[in-house]
Amino acid sequence: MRREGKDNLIVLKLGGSVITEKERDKTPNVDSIDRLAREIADANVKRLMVVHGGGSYGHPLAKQYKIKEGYREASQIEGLSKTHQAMLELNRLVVEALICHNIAAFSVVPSSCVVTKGGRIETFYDDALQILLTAGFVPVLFGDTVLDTEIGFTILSGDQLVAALAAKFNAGRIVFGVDVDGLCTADPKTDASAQLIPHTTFKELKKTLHKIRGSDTTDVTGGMAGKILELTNIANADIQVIIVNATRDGNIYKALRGEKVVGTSIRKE
Ligand code: IP8
Repeated sequence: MRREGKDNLIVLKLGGSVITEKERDKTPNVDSIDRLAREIADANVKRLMVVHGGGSYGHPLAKQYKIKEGYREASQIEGLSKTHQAMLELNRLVVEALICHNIAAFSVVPSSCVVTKGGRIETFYDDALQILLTAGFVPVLFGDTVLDTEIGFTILSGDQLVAALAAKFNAGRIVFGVDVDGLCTADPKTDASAQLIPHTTFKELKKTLHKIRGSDTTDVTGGMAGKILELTNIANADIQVIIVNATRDGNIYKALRGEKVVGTSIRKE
């Protein structure tokens, strides 16, 4: 099977806080989803994979049933089904919006191709993804409930998936669309003195990881800190990472096109 060329694959993560109303359970931000689909279509990227987060679809249920912690009691089984189903519903909205904008989006369900061990990806059946990419489709994956050989089941974050996909398919760029302007010196939502870090390296990130806090209490996968932790796992790969505010019109378009955009750019060195 042919591996994709380095410079032309982009892995785009759409944060759950951008595509859903995070304060209202199972509520999509339809305007945002539609605008992002239009920006992705306008950017006309040759090889693209999209991964979206859970937002108010996945996180409240995952938290309620303690899905990330693995099997503890029988009542969690119902929660596993509900959480997975909620993610399928959100995925359908994202895929439909992309198709409306004439993108050959194709849903790929992570729990059907990934098995984890203690929360980390152990097996990844990627044949279908390879074929979809080669045929010119835009695979659309998402943070999901997955089966785990050690703890029974868990939550696979979209961020872990993004890092794994970028490494596996030799991506040239990862674009994270989040609801803040990028990586900051403090949490910009609570600290007015927070300043945007426009450029950094994976090496620098490793040093400052302990200072970056998780985004909020509902997010079971760690918010910005979770993202950075996943990125440090691919620090040796020659991938450019851009974190931009996807709630602002045009940012995802610019980041996909490789144009100048307000955000944080992370490189190997
Ligand atoms: O929002 C988590 O994905 P993330 C997905 O990318 C679930 O961390 C099911 C909570």
